[in-house]
Amino acid sequence: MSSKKKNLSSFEGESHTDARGMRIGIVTAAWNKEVTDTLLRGALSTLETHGVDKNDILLYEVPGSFELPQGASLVIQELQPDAVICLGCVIQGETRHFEFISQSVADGCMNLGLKTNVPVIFGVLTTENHDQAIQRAGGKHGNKGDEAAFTAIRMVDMKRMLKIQKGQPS
Ligand code: DLZ
Repeated sequence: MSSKKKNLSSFEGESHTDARGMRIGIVTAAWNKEVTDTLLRGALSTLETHGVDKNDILLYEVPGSFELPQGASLVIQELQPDAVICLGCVIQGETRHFEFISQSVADGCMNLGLKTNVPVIFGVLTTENHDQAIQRAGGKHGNKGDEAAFTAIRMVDMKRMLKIQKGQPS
């Protein structure tokens, strides 16, 4: 689906989820740091707006996006968060590195989430150039960090609801 002209951070009507008590890991790639720092700021702001306590946000950095699934796996293993958000920015270069990194990170996040049942959120920009990345990190196409944080909250909320429903005889 094309995201042309779409602000990826608009979640009107869905923003009332109460995230108090949630413990959320965030693993951020240092590669393309001026972009990933902005994604991180967006994610932090969205988590705090929804009630996540600062002390319940577990922040870690990895060298590049390729290391995000491994970083998330370590956070899950050592800290048992409710969800982990992976933030990165992969920009297409002249070689096929882009394809290998993007696909590996996407697969790694998906597989880790399915294996652990801890939501692992893919907050990674995969763009053709630097300008496209900037537009999706606080520019005219919103901030993918916000979107990733809200996705994490919604997934943890879904787990909470399932637990409540399981405890209630139908
Ligand atoms: C090597 C590399 C390249 C070429 N491009 C990016 C990129 O655009 N975004 C990113 O997050 N990381 C990049 N990396 C680094 C890899 O993710 C990884 O850190 C190294 O290949 C070492 O495993």
